[in-house]
Amino acid sequence: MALFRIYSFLAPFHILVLCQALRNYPDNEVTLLDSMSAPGDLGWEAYPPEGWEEISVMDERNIPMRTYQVCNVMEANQNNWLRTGLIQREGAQRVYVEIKFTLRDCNSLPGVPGTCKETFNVYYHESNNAVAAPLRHIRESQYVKIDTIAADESFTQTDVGDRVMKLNTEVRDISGLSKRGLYLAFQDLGACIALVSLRVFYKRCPLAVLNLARFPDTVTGGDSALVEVRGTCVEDAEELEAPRMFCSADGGWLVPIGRCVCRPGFEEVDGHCQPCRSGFYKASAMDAYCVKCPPHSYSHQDKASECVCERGFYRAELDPRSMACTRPPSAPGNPISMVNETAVTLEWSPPRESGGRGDVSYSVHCRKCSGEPGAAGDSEKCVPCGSGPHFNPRQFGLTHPRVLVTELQPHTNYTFSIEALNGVSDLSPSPRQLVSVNVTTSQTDKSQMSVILKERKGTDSVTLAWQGPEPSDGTVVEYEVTYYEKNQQDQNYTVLKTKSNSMTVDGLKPGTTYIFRIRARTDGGYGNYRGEIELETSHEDMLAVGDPNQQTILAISVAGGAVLLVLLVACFVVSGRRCGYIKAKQDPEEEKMQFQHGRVKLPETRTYIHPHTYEDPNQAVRDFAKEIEVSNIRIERVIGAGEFGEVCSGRLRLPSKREIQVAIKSLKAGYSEQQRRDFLSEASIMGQFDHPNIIRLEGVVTRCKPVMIVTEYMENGSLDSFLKKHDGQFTVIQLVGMMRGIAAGMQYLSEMNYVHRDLAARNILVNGNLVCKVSDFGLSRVLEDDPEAAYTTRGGKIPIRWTAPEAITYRKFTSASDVWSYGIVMWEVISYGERPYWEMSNQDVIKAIDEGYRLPAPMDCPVVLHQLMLDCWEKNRSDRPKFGQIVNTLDRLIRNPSSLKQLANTAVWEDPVTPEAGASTVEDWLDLIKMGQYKEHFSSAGYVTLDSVLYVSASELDKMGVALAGHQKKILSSIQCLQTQHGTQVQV
Ligand code: ACK
Repeated sequence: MALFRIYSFLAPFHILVLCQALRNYPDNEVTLLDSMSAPGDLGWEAYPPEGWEEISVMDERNIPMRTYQVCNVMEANQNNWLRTGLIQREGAQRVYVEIKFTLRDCNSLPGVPGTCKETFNVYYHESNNAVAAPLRHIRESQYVKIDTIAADESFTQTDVGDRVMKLNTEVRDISGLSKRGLYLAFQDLGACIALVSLRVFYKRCPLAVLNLARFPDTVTGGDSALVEVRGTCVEDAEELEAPRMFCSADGGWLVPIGRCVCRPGFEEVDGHCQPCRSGFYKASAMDAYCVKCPPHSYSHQDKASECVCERGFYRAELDPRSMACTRPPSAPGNPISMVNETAVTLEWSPPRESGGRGDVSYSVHCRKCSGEPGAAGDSEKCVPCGSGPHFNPRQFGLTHPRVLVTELQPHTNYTFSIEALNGVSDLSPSPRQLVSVNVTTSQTDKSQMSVILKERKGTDSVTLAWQGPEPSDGTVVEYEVTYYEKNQQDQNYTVLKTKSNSMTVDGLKPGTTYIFRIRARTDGGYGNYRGEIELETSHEDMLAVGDPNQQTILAISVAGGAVLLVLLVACFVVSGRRCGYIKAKQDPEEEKMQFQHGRVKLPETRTYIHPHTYEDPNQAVRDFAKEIEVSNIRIERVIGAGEFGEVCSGRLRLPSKREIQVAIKSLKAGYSEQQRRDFLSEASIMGQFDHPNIIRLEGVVTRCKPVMIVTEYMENGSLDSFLKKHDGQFTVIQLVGMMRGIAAGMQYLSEMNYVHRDLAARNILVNGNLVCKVSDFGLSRVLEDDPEAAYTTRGGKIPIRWTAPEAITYRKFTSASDVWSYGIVMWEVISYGERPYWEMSNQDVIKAIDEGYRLPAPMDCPVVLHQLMLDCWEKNRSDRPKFGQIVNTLDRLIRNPSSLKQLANTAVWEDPVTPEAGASTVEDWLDLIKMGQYKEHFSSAGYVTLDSVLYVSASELDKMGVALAGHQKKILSSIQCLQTQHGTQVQV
């Protein structure tokens, strides 16, 4: 009996190669057993004794290496078992078994009988016991077969007689493990095998830090499910939205959701939060960076969340922390009085020093004096005037340096002291600075004009009616009604505009006093505000018992020569609802704004403010975009062309001296004022948004040329070209993660009442972590910029393929029409940037949609995703899902990836315009299916006619060098289309 032993082939040279190859394991694999690094004998159990044998060989460091070998090829009926000890699974539900072995092919062994085998079997057995029943009692039924293993390569002999060892590596996985550990068993039925190494490992997603959240080492799931992992914020960061990621079965992290932000006093540097240096601060976690203390304030210590005011300077309670510290104003100047019998008009000039604030107001204190004015000693006695005189518009809190005082006593001396105040006057301990005017009245004058107002009490709305100015004063363009809540300290005021002579103001609080003012804008410009009216809305409970038509009559003094006369004020009941603020609508016909001290204050529930709401668009830019010093920007390279000029990438130096990478859009020379405004409108829109899936505005450069808009840099550029470049390279979960990001950004925009109107993959940017962000917010963009936009019959320019039918037909753009576009973006994502409706003309698209046609599912599209697209393309816009629902649906799919397994169709687009129709050569065909890069591969493999490619298989594609799975799928499914076409032709 010739017994072949093969360990003699394991020469030191070969072992060296083996060791180097074997010991470099990837980061995300945790080894449970590695026979190569066992310190002593492996001690596995073999049965029968003449079967598997443990044989030591030396590796390159002269360290013994264990192998198991068997080679009983000359005898029939072999059944040799080898079993490992218990391999603890350490919590892993899925383990991988990597076997490296050599196997001699039977033909190379002289004289072996036909029973010689070239395979062996591998089994496992789950167990909680470290001691297993002896192998001689082995029952195969207790063991689960993993596979029958054959060699890819077998032993051969070279010409020089030296034997060359071919090492085979096979990896199998076992999932659904639940017991303490498992035994592996190898069954030989008569082959010549050397088991060189056995490694058992599981995969984990290694610790990762993303979006300032730390995700721990995580063992992958048991089957192909994703494991959802909650991240914890890194030190000094706090949660903005619960950070989550998914650990995939192959040990990669997918779909980052949510994020942490550095808490006040800290800023993000390379994935961690670093304290603001002294002299800098960060007031809110939502601010991206530490910024320099505003003027007249300082921070001596690190980590400042606000800066302290210098001595003599103050910050009012509602002042933003970014505002300079301010001080009370100086006294008003040059007071003058114009006495008209028992009335006096007082005027003065604003204080020389406003204290750095825009909220200067005036108070007038009145004293009535007897005796000689200005007399020394006690001969002039002054006492407060009391409630006798009437001040118009009011005595305290005047915003203009002018007041009319009526109902004074005739022939009386009065002293009026005028004081200028601002938001920090009450905080300063210094005495107030006043100017005084002495006046003496004469006869009583009866010519004062009064206007009768009729008022009907309501709870939350007021209707105002008025008469316009004399036609000689110009044609009225619009009226502006301003109102605010009387007893509100910060005097937020709302501006409404209308073209008519009356207006219903609703959304008011019941039982609250409001001040209303009205002015006209004629073609000669704005007139003055006149006739300030104070009105109190009814209490809800009064209304329940009172007569809603009850009218009271009151008299209000109006300065003579008023541009507008308020004639009738009536309050109507609309509802008992309380409104904290009034939402601005994007429709310029009905524009409302909220101001505070002349600066826009965003209400708590944020609402987008359309830049058209501003008379001065530059003010919108100032309100929403930070001015950046051009010296802090370094332009590095041009990355593209925008509507208004080049787009570059570069670096922005932050106030903390740190540099970040940015994208810079510039306005090319020779622009008109209108173009400048349109260009900057993008910044005043973008600056209002703060969401991880909306492109972030860093600031603008407007003080020097070229004018620039600086945004965060998105490493992977726009989504459509990114997808085309990486065709077929992402998992469906990664694609769904991208869609989820876009939907979350759109949900935020829709909640801000912002309608995008041009949502398309080309307007989404992708960063280095595959996070997608919505971009392109310019005002003119839909009309002018987008190359996809085409003129409709009604004159507007619209990106037809992405736009909902009601928006095309009657320009009804809403968040629901954005949802339609979102469905198209989903289709673009799944089809890796394919053009929606391919080469169909715009007219054909409109007609087809009207007739009920919808884009078919792209190749390999899960049924649930296509269904979601179809939901987005419901004809009736109220039947489409809201963005919030879309986000929830996608979250559910990500958590349960098996729901994505069922594909809508695997091969043929039912559309008559399949891309391969019309191709007559292999080159044309590859171009049409956007696989032109493989022309060479096909021609060198001999595929020169279209007929010849009909039977190309996956393995042939492999051989040609078409390695990417996604590309293979695309080509193979197109071949199926060709086969279908071919079949039809044959039948005809
Ligand atoms: O597809 P892209 O590389 O991505 O080419 C266009 C080009 O500029 C013109 O718009 C790229 N781009 C625009 N904004 C950014 C940004 N914030 N980060 C990176 N690339 C950008 C866009």
